[in-house]
Amino acid sequence: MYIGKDVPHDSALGHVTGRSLYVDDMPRLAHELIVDFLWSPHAHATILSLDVEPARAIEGVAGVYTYRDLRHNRLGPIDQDEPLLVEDTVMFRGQPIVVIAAESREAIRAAKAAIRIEYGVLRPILTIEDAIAANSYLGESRFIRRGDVDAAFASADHVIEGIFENGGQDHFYLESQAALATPGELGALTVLSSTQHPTEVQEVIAHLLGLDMSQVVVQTKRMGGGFGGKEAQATHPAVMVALVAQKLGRPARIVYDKDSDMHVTGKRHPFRNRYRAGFTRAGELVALRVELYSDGGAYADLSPAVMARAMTHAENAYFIPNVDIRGTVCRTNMPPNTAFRGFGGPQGVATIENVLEEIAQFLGKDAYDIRRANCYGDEPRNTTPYCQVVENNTLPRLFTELADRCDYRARMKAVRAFNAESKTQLKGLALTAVKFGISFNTKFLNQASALVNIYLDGSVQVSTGATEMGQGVNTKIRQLVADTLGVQLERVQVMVTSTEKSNNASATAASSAADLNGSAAVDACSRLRARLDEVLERHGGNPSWEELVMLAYHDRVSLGERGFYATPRIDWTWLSSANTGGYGHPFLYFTMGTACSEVLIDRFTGTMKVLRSDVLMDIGRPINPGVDRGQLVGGFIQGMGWVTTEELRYTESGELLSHSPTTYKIPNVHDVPEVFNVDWIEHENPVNVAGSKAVGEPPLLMAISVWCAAKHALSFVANGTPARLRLPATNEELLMRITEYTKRGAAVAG
Ligand code: MTE
Ligand code: LUZ
Ligand code: MOS
Repeated sequence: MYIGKDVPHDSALGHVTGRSLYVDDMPRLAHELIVDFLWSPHAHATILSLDVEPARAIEGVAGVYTYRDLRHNRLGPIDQDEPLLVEDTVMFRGQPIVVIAAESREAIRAAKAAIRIEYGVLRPILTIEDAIAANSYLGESRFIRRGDVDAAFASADHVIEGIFENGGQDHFYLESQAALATPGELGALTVLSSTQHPTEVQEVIAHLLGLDMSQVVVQTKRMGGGFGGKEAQATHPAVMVALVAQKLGRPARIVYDKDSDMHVTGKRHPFRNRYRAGFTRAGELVALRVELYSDGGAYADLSPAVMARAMTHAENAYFIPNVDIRGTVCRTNMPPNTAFRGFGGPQGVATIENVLEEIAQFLGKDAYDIRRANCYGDEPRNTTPYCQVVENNTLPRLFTELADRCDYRARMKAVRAFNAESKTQLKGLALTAVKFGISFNTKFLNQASALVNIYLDGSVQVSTGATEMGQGVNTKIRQLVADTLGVQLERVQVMVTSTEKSNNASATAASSAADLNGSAAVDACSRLRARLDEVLERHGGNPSWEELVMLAYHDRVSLGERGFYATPRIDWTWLSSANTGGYGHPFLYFTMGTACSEVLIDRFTGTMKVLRSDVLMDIGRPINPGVDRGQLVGGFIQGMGWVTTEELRYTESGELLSHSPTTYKIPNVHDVPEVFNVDWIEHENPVNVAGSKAVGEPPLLMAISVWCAAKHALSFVANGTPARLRLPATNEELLMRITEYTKRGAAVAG
């Protein structure tokens, strides 16, 4: 049996020896062209005139294309509202206008310089506040409502309110967006794409180039990281190379350089949320009103689905009887913001964790006790605001066990003593929770297929729609296939993801690739195994796997099978009645966790260090504990980046200033907590393949404990009022808050 074992990641050897192949590593093909594009330097402008002729005349330039060269010019994963190439109005800085194909980089550079564009610069909308002032939205507001919030506020002992802002985040995958297109016969195209969503790339290429989907094959061997950034936005580079291959009948490749990638692609959605919370003297929440506003950027992309996830995570791990959640996506002149690990979940969860931290500070109570008291429990304290019952709830256990394990009480006492003593430093400690819904919140996306072929020598190939981006989905599928068939792991190959073998696949996203594709593979393997068992019964004896396969072949029994899986039980609707709003059972189950972090802040520089983090999760029974540990550790550190150092800075005209590793600070090895304990509880998940749970995104949200610890530290200088803090809590942000509170304290004292 391989399930539950630390089988090495199937790319491990390739990664450490540098032999793993990415799009840019594929050997250069005969007659291959380099592709690049000219993008708008303005966030909002009309194109007064465009002259590409001088570029066409440059030696080494093979093709120059505008939107007029496309059959259709609209794409987008939900609403097809985004032009691939600008027609008459630029809507964001970085928006592609002209595609260039050339023999050399020099020719590309010369072509870019030769293109003449006159812009009529317009006033851009660059922030959520500007968008609200201008009534600029993408779609209508949506609601999730339960109970009577106003009555509950009126009878609550206390009410607090405020605005909570959290910033965007760049995906910072190590492999930039990339694609390679090769023309085939009679208009057919094969495209290698660094994408989480080969089917969408196939569909968009077919639509924009006027082909049938059956004429386009998209393949993905692996990505050097995706993190959501290649769920919807890998389409753009892929269509560009497909267009060149179609027009010129030559292979064409594009690989964004890092700076361009950061300039032109969308990021995690920044949010600006208004909250109002009513609670009892004891700290029990009775009412919550949250108005969530996200910056969707210039086009819809995945913003409505991201907002839906933010809304279904705005109560997080806590039972709140009266709730009024409103979600509104703002339309700005920023690159369309998109999926990013957590998919709105982090933005919703951080908002309520902030509220709980403030309630504790307001009441002068320990925040752990407040959280523990409000945590989902038994009936009737187990229904979410959208009416899904929280089943197999391990949250109370996770709270208690982690507090014990990390010695929370004693350390809280020590932190208080330290802060009373130290004139130069501040410490903070926070223990937060996460309840993350697993399933795409778009019902029809929760399906997958798998193709399993057994060959004459007994070796096995499995193909699914899942794409490998480092998260280990291929390794898990390999383990599931080997165990279900009863064959040695070494005999099972997971094949390149291809639309030719797995049609109409969903994106590898929502943490559910192993759940969906693994279940489909098990479905196929169970049927193959049943047929082999019949062969075994007919022939008797004790044949080896290889002999059994041969017996089946000679008996003319099919040795190939296609499996399918559609997630059961889930259902979800946006009721049109504004009184109820989102309603149903959107998630098959929840992945849960708690995390406790302790930080040390220099009072004079704002410099923050994470001294210790303890993470305890319920991730079911892992298919591969080593791979899952990697997800927990990596996700947490990526989340730490979001809540501490990763700050996107723009000029007043919307130019991104932090567009490279020199100005955009992701965590490195020195930022890892000095003490870092990561673990999970024994708890089988009865509703998912092999008793496992999805782990891809949830650990990122565990890092919200670091931000809450910083907020806790600030409370020691905030003189009894809840300390306000932006997210990310950069050193600058911390220093400004400390300075503000210390001054205010001095003024009060004076
Ligand atoms: N892990 C690595 N190493 N690289 C990635 O790009 N993406 C994350 C997560 N873990 C990512 C990762 C995101 S955003 C998702 S949705 C899941 O992996 C997707 O894979 P899964 O469904 O197989 O968990
Ligand atoms: N919903 C979701 C989605 O919960 N997660 C996703 O990644 C996603 N992607 C597309 C559409 N809905
Ligand atoms: Mo992950 S944000 O669902 O690709």
